[in-house]
Amino acid sequence: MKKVVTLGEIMLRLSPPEHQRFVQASQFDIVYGGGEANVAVSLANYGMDAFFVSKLPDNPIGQSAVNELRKFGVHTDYILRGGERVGIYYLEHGASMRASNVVYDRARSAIAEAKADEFDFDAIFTGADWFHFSGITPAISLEARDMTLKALQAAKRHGVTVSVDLNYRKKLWTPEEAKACMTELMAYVDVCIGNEEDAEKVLGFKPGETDVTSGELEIEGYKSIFKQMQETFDFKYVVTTLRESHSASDNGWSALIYNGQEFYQSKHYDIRIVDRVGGGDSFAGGLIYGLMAYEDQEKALEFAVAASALKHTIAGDFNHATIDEVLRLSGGDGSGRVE
Ligand code: KDG
Repeated sequence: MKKVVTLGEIMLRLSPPEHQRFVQASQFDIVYGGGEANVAVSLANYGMDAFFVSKLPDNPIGQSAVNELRKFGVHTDYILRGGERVGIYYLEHGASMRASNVVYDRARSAIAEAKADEFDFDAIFTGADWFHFSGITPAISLEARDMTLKALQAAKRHGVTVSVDLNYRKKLWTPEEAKACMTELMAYVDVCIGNEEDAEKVLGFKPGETDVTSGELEIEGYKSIFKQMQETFDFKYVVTTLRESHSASDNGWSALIYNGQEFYQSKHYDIRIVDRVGGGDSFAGGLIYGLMAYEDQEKALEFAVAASALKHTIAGDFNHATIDEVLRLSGGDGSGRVE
């Protein structure tokens, strides 16, 4: 079975029920979520040995987060226990022309305060096939920045394939801070996932001056950015989702991949959104599975975009779509199934 490792923060997500605004709410719906935890859940769903690395307090709230991951088959062996608190994020769901709103309450969480040398990364990456992280983890603290670097160095010592979702979060750091940190980390990355905003804010790439980035020519802008990124960092694949936002509740959804030689744009889906949070993570999970299963960028991308389209119909951060559901939607044959 393939061993996949992700590193990051799992948080308590608290949302007013039934599309209420924060100021109306007298109770919250609880789920758990966090970029890399969401990816681990997707991969466990697809039958992989998915390990989530983090630190959670040794109290019942920390235990609830561990239990939630275990419930969906994620291995929690490398989650350290200790520290003061579980991070929280509050999510007000949007609808129609009203956008959703996120408020973070995650400063001084156990993983943000953890030190790199608390983790035995050589043990963690022994026998591992893939490591995934996102731009969220190094943004949560200086300690987490160092921890991410040490994890990447260990992953490479063990010959592990590395993917990143650039995931720029403006509430966590500035573009200057993101660039200073993430540019160094790209030397360890094989597969880079990021949209136009991520490419610019996190790595400083913009489309060439002659590329139009709105309307039908948006794709030409992406191609220009992808070529620059690939030439600079020698990525094996550069990938993005392509979102046409019609409203907070309706989206067009597809994706683009580049292997340094050829571009491929996926099928297009029109989605009536139930919950968009975790949509990018379900895409990353689907892409990791797809690249391992098929080693073919077209099949991998179709799997990823279908997995992500399905996630938008499921409440909560985690994607609970099965391989068969993804293949039915994408039209894939499942020939390369990995165990
Ligand atoms: O990609 C989804 C994440 O944004 C969500 O799970 C919360 O991890 C989170 C974050 O830091 O925004």
